[in-house]
Amino acid sequence: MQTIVILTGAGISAESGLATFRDPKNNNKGGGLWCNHRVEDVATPEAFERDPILVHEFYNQRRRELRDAHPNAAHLALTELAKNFEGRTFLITQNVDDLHLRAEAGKKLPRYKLLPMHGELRKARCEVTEEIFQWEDDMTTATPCPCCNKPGRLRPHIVWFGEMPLYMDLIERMLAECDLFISIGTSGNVYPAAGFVQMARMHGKAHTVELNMEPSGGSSMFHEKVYGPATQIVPAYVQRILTGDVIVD
Ligand code: BV8
Repeated sequence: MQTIVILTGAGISAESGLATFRDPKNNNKGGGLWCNHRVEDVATPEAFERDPILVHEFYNQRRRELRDAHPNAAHLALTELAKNFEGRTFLITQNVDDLHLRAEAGKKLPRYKLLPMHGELRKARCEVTEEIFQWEDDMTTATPCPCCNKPGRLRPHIVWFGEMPLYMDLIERMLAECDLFISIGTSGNVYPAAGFVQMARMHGKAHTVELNMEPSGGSSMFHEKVYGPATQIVPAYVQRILTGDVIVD
């Protein structure tokens, strides 16, 4: 059975109005800086320990922004691929927004799995029981967790820098098995995601493709590269796969 593995980053959600991390013009909303803090300093367990109010606000603001964001043509093209491709499609996203999830809404996708490897903005986790909850509103140090009903135990269900990403065993297996690896909208700065293209090439026989606005840090590792806005180049590439112009074997 043919297998396609797709990795997405902040660039696929940029045209939905969500800030990327390293885009200089987003300096006030990400772009590597947030309220004059380096993202790596705000998105860590140490930062949460040191200043939980600042870190909660960082995620509250991004959770609020999510209400006005909607899946774009690139998200929708990937669910079309999952629906019509006769093999398996694994969609690994570094993004914590739920735009891939919302793009799937109501579709029957039996050979598809979404793996949000860095967690999810609309989920919270109790630091004592590890229980995970759907979470739409703001969260503060005073918010009681639904399981213990005590404040100060709730954190965003997000993988911070220095924490182990989720689904890594399955991801490593799929990278070794996949026939086609497509990286979309990521600068290739953050590991282990930035190393997935090497893993797909080293362990497997995958044809590797980079779809991005501009060459990423790992662009030399890709067999094929297409540059431009995701809402244009992703639907076009999906079309090429579904019409047999890209052989997945
Ligand atoms: C771990 C959740 C191990 C939080 C995130 C030194 C060297 C190598 C590695 C390290 C190192 N020091 C530390 C590390 C490890 C560290 C790391 O990689 N650091 C980096 C900074 C060097 N990694 C970790 O800590 C990871 N964990 O290693 O654990 C371990 C082992 C044992 C035991 C315990 C642990 C965990 C990393 C996860 C961090 N959490 N997200 C949050 O979101 O707030 S990372 C976060 O940043 C995102 O999830 C994403 O992964 C990353 C942002 O990257 P991109 O998505 O690529 O976004 P970016 O803005 O950079 O790029 C956007 C791209 O889109 C651009 O190329 C742009 O051109 C393009 N684009 C823009 N618009 C469009 C477009 N493309 C198309 N169309 C458009 N319209």
